[in-house]
Amino acid sequence: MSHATGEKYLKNGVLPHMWCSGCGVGVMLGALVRAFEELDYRNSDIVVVTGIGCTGKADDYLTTNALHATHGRALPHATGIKAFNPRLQVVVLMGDGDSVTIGGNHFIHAARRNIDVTAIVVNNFNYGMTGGQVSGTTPGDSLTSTTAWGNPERDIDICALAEVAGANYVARETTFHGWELKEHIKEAMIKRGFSLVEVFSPCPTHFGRNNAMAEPREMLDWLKEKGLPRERYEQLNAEEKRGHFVIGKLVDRDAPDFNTRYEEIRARATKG
Ligand SMILES: Cc1ncc(C[n+]2csc(CCOP(=O)(O)OP(=O)(O)O)c2C)c(N)n1
Ligand code: SF4
Repeated sequence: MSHATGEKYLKNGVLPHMWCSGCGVGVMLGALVRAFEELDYRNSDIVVVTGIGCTGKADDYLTTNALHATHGRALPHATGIKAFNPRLQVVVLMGDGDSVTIGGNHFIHAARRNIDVTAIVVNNFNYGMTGGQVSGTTPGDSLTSTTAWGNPERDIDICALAEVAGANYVARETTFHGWELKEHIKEAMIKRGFSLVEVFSPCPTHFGRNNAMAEPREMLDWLKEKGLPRERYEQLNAEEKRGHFVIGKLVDRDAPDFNTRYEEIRARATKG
């Protein structure tokens, strides 16, 4: 049993954090710093790149290298860092709006390039920081501040998108499953190539309040009940599957990553 606290990756004197009571972003950050400690990474080995939003504020608390980018553009910044210095461990923290709504095109191409970064997406099903607006992952039957009577759009399955775009590693957890979340973050960081860990997460202040789950505990219970390991999910019939989702490791493959292919091509070019 690990007793990692991850404390050495957190700045002194910055707690309590800025997130609302019951928000899942801090749970993700706790799992991330524990993962760093268990992997024995030095602060100077790590670069945490963030986008904009509540999730994007996470780098404020870290003593690692960090880059606070623009909304939807964290992945291109991370791509440049990893391409320039492959020895760095590059982690990208984004909300669902950041990663696959405004940033959807960059997400597809980072996975297609198989750039060796770990993307952690805190999916709270809405734009948290700006007031709970609809995002590309808002489920069709839920309400948001900009779709108060219903959402006519369908939601993106971020894990499926990463898989078809070419990611080497894909996992999904919820903030209820903190231990498993930390383990998947470790696997994702060790895996070479593009890795995604999606974290279904409560935003009680907006998504929860708009969908009859204003109490932090209610949204956590909802995630706990709906998330099922693949074996249990596969036993359900089509009707029972509605509203449930698979948690755990979803993709694990070893296609060559961007830097490996780049070096091969460079060696060929310099020889000839
Ligand atoms: C290009 C651009 N468009 C819009 C905004 C305004 N903005 C800031 S945060 C945010 C929503 C963040 O939502 P999400 O990415 O899901 O992260 P969360 O706050 O839920 O963690 C928006 C629209 C911005 N900063 N930049
Ligand atoms: S608005 Fe939502 S996502 Fe942002 S800190 Fe509050 S609970 Fe978390």
